[in-house]
Amino acid sequence: MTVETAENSRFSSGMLPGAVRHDWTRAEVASLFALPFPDLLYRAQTVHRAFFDPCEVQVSTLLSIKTGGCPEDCAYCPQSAKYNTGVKAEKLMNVEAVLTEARAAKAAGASRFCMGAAWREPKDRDLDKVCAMIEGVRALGLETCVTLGMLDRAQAQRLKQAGLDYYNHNLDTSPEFYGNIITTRTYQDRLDTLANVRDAGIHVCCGGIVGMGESADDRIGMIATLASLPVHPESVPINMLVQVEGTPLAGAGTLDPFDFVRTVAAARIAMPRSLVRLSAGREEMSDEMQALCFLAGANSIFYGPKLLTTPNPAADRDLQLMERLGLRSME
Ligand code: SAM
Ligand code: DTB
Ligand code: SF4
Repeated sequence: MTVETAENSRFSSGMLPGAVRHDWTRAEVASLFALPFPDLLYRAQTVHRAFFDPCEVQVSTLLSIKTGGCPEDCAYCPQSAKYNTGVKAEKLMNVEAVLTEARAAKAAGASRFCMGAAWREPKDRDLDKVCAMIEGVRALGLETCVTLGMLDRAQAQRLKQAGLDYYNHNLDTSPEFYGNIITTRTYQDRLDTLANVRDAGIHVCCGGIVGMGESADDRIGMIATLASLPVHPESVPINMLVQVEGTPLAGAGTLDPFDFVRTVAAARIAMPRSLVRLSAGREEMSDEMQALCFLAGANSIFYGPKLLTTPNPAADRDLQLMERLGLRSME
């Protein structure tokens, strides 16, 4: 068993229900998914409560700073130029317009502001503007996150210098299923970007999507890969596919909601110290399903009526849900 002393030090006095490990095998992750639902949720709750206050949820707001026209072919994505989805391509927003949105997000109660761009990778002149956005958003007292596609080492270091807190770059699925979803960049490209972000000292936000027609083994493979990274991502978004007309995955078979909840629970157990984000797909989920995800260890959400291009629950529906469940916003 690999024990990471710094990560475990807070829990050295008998609170630790399991060490933070980086050697999760697929068989072990498979055995989590195979647990009866009550046993899986009990384990996820036990881990969650040892590492977090189970009534606290981290609240992030998302903004698309550069929409559509992307050269990549990610089969789930409404922003790929290869599919006719009705998303209008727009240029990179100007800094002041982004800061106006960030102020509104802060006033509405978000603690982190995540900016997404539909790029394969950023150009250097784009990074100048993105760095100015990061500096401005930080100055408002918000945590910053960006997702801009692939990054080399120097680009990651520039973002770190601008004060970036988190970089989002998802593995999306298992290494085996990945080629069915994206052909314009490899799984290894993604792992390289994640290493560049980690080495630059930026917190990593990395997860994937459930409901793309993947098998149970693929969901196991995705969690095992994330949990075997040398350091776990500090934030793990678990997205439920938002099916968008015009993308190849529109009409992908329906997902058993309990398999989504199982994936959240497995992420919680395998990456105990990470924030697990109940990410895209909440607009299509019942309040009861979201509550099950929180019980399974999800403790972060995107808040505000829009994700990047698709709808998210209205702020008042989320505030009501948090109130009904006795959940509080994490400072
Ligand atoms: N272009 C950058 C990239 O791909 O890294 C950043 C933005 S991209 C939209 C960020 C992530 O959003 C994707 O990796 C994917 O996990 C998620 N995503 C995109 N479209 C989605 C959809 N229709 N349903 C669920 N998640 C989606
Ligand atoms: C993540 O894992 N999910 C977010 C964020 N990271 C950038 C994006 C979800 C996008 C859903 C489809 C859309 O709104 O375009
Ligand atoms: Fe482009 Fe990102 Fe969408 Fe892929 S997920 S098509 S890289 S915007």
